[in-house]
Amino acid sequence: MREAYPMLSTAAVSLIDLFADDVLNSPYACFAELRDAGPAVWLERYGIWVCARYAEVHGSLRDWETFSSAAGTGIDDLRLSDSWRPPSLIAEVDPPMHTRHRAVMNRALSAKAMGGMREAFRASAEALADELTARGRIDAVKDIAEAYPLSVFPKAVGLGSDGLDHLRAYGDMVFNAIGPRNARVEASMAQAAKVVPWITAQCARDALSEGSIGAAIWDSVDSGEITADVAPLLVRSLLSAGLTTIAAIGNAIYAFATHPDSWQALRADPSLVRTTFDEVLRWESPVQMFFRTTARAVDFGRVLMPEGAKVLMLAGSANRDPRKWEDPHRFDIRRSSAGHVAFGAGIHLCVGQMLARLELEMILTALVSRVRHIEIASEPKRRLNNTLRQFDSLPVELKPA
Ligand code: 8QM
Repeated sequence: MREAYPMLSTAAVSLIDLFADDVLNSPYACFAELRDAGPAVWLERYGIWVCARYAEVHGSLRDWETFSSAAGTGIDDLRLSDSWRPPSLIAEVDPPMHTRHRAVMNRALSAKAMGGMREAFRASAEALADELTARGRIDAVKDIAEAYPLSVFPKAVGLGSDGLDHLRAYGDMVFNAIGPRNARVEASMAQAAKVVPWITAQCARDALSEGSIGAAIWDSVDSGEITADVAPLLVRSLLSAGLTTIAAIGNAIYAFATHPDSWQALRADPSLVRTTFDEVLRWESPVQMFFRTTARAVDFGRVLMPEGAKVLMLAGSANRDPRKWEDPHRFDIRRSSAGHVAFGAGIHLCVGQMLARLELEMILTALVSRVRHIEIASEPKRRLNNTLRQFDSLPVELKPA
């Protein structure tokens, strides 16, 4: 029988501040506390729910009708307050609009489109790896994690070579803004007046080179699939989320520098490179979280959420949940990391993941044939962001093979 007080939720309440510096630096003990507290936990400090277990994160992401994206992927309800930018027309909409825009993005980022970029991505990776192995002592963030994506991604999207620093600054803003309006948001928004207009200008049709991913999105205007006001915002999504590979590559180098046996396994069998990326993403997820909003009351079994509630989907915790993963804190390239939620799940599953996979495959393949050992040379520094897990500097010594 139903309880006498149907909205009496017996949900756990937590005072944890997921956006405090010390938590962002070392989040995993807090994640465990939240997972153990229940299937959904009320975060008193921000007035939001959090799902920290794998089952609820994965299950909720696959139920877009209950866990809507139309109120935004950030902590604020887009329908109630003005956002710092027009909402994303792919990440922050539900079907049927999502379905139409997703089809355009799917085609622009298809396996066929990626195939056409493969050799250019390989050549850039090999040239960079040659240069870096000759130098030996490098910063794996600046010299690999930033340098490689910036050498291939903007051109693939169709951008010119000027002003590319703005891309990293914009990514900082987008991912800080998913979280609460704290000093981190303030600091990254300080550059908005010059960065945002630059980003907007790059999304125009005549700014994008022929044959590029951006141009492919604009081609869908000619075919009548989308209108001319939608195209620039879909291009903007590439520029918003595309450089999360900087975090991913930095995290990958860190994983191999701290797990030399894994690097040796890759050297012995470079075909492991592709599946290895999933373990890197599971172990240190670049995008740690984003939000959904309940489109109706939700009953997680004695945890009752009303309609219109913001729910933080803590992917970084789901990917370390011992209920799902054996020995979850161990980085192990031999395990099956399939099912991780670092790319999300369900209809919004990362549309650019093949591009990310191509970057990781090419840079790791180029390095694995040239580098015998990656050694941490001095203390890495994190680049704290409300929702991205990443390094700011990672000084390493590349020992040539
Ligand atoms: C991250 O602008 C966008 O379309 C967009 C921004 C951020 C993401 C994805 C898409 C939260 C996963």
